[in-house]
Amino acid sequence: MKVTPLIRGLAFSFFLMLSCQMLHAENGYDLWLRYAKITNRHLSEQYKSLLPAIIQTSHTPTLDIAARELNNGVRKMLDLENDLPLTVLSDNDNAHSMVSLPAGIILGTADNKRIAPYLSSAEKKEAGQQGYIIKSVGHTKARQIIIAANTDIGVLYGCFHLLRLMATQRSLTNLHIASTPKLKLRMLDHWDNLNGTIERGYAGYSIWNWQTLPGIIQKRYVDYARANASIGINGVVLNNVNASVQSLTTPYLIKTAALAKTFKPYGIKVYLTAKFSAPIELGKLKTADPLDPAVINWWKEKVAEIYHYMPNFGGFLVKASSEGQPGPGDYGRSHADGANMMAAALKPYGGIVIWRTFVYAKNTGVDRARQGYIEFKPLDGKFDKNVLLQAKYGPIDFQPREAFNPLFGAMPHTQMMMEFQITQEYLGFATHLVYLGTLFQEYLQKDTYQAGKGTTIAKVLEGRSAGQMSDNRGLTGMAGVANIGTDLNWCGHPFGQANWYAYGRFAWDPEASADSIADDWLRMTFTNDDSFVRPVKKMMLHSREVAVHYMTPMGLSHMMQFGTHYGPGPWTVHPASDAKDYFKADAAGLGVDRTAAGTDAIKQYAPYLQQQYKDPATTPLNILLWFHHIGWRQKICTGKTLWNELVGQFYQGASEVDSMQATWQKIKGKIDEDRFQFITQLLRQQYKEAKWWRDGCVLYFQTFSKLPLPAGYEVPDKTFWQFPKFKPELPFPYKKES
Ligand code: BDP
Repeated sequence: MKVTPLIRGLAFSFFLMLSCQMLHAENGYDLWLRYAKITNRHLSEQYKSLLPAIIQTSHTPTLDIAARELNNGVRKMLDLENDLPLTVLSDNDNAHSMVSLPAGIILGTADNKRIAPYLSSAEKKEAGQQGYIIKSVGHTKARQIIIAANTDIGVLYGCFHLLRLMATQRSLTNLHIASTPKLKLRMLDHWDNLNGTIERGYAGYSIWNWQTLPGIIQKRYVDYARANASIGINGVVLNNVNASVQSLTTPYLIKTAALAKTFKPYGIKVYLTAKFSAPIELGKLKTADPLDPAVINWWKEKVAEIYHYMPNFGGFLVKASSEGQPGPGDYGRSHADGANMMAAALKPYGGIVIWRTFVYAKNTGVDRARQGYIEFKPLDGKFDKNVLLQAKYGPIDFQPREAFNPLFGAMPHTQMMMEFQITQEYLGFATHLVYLGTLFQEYLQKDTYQAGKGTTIAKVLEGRSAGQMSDNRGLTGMAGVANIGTDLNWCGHPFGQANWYAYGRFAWDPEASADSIADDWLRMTFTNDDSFVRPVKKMMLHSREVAVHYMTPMGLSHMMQFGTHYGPGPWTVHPASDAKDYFKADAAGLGVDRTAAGTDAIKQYAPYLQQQYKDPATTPLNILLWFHHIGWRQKICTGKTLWNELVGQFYQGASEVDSMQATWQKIKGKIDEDRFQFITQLLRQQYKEAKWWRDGCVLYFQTFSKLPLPAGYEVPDKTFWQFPKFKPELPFPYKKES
């Protein structure tokens, strides 16, 4: 056929129409729940034929939400004009057989007579309290997909799974999926202050509007609950671990109760942080000693009040005797004394205590990496059944890379939770693209060897490692410090959403894969176009390593500016502790000697790992300087001297960010222009800052090594003394001096 200008013109406008429809402006508010129109014609036909209607076995708040979410998602993805027909069965219908039901998707709990015949008792058992089964049943004329669970919330989780299959364009024929969370508590911790600021929050202010609560329930609260439920998060701590007692006062409890009620049908319980000195500050007692009867009674009454307003309250998260926070240590009591006292008050209501192990004292001469273990390990087995200990992944803080926290696996008679930080306090705030899925996976897959080979942290958390928990198992969990704020797109950086998402997926399954989670997230958040997903996923999967390269390579730590933790500051001199104490730079070399000749922190690991860590030659390169002080001219496993390797990694990091920019430019036109441009700017800024890190750190370490840059590297145009070691003025609320 001859292509006339008219045909060409028409084709062009049609194409333009199509692409405008596909690439309409997006602000990121919809997160991974965009439910974009399915572009694959074959699949959309299949979905239409398999999902002509929704059948709900009964009305409950959670099942209603599940049906609504399903309808909303299917309608949007299939671009349907009308809602899907919805049938809610009555009790009388309960006796009929499945075949008489119309084709469609059936939501219900396994005890329903319609559903029961299709599930084996093994399946029901496997689904447990929160899991689900998705199954294709029926015959050719009336095909049905059942989403069943033992509880309503399991059904809702199952609906989100089905929607994910559609959004990532998977076939829905012959489904047989069973999924159950491996951890019971999947917590999102907000470090939000009651004045609206967020400690270490980089996406605006707190989403909790305490002024308008309890009267006003913003749509945002509901969308927040939906997003969390879609990834299985079932507990949220609303306030900062550096707690204000005000959150425990009656007016605030009433406000909190309004949120708890909103989140309940989404399977989410509300928790609060509890300041240990509350009996003094609120109760006007003279002491907060956990063994004092008046104190014990004060907490009992406070807890009774909390449950009066919030019958499904989850419990307390406590930061005690840590970074200046009050705690049992103030009265010569142990963490177990403190935690068990609070746990006793919560027990009658089914509440729990999550007690953090993040403790360290300055100027004691004891390596900070050893302190948590020293304080907690002797308390193994001393905590009550409704107490969990929450430990950060590394023994010091949320650094870009640390050795893993030796407490994991070392307390087999204590319920241990993992604490990850989703907000990027030490990883470039919401300015740097750093996918944390790989970080989560790295720590969860770490083998502690505490009960022999294969005692991974994931298994420890799940309570599945040999010899563990015969006496005390019951609660399992994971916590992530949220990166959510009032920014339109919730997380500041559009890729920050991936970290919230990945966190939820790992909390559900600590053995999940960062790769497939990134794949799902990209498809749901941007597009299913493989020519976008492939390169961008590769960039995501490498991005954390890139940040480690330009910030803290080879196991260095705490080189950020003091207080804000933004940008390089290894040169910071401070009355309490110099930055240098964290990585021990001197004329001889770099790194902390944690072998027996040094702080002996390696003693806290299993014998197999002690053997590995005691020798620089067998210590993994990426944590070499965490465990060893290495001479500048000493050759390391790469065949280079330490100095040359170190400089190489800093430069590599910066040039990798440059490559990330190039990757991103190549996908222009494949997603909406708004998010494309925003991320373009962010990557440009990240590149600038990666060079700031690189130049600052290399010039700083050069003042010790006195060695020239290896050949071939662009020499910074300043000397260290001319290098602007400025602290960029960060506006409120990013400021935190500590
Ligand atoms: C540190 C943060 C500080 C937190 C503390 C914690 O800088 O703001 O209060 O962790 O986890 O990394 O309690």
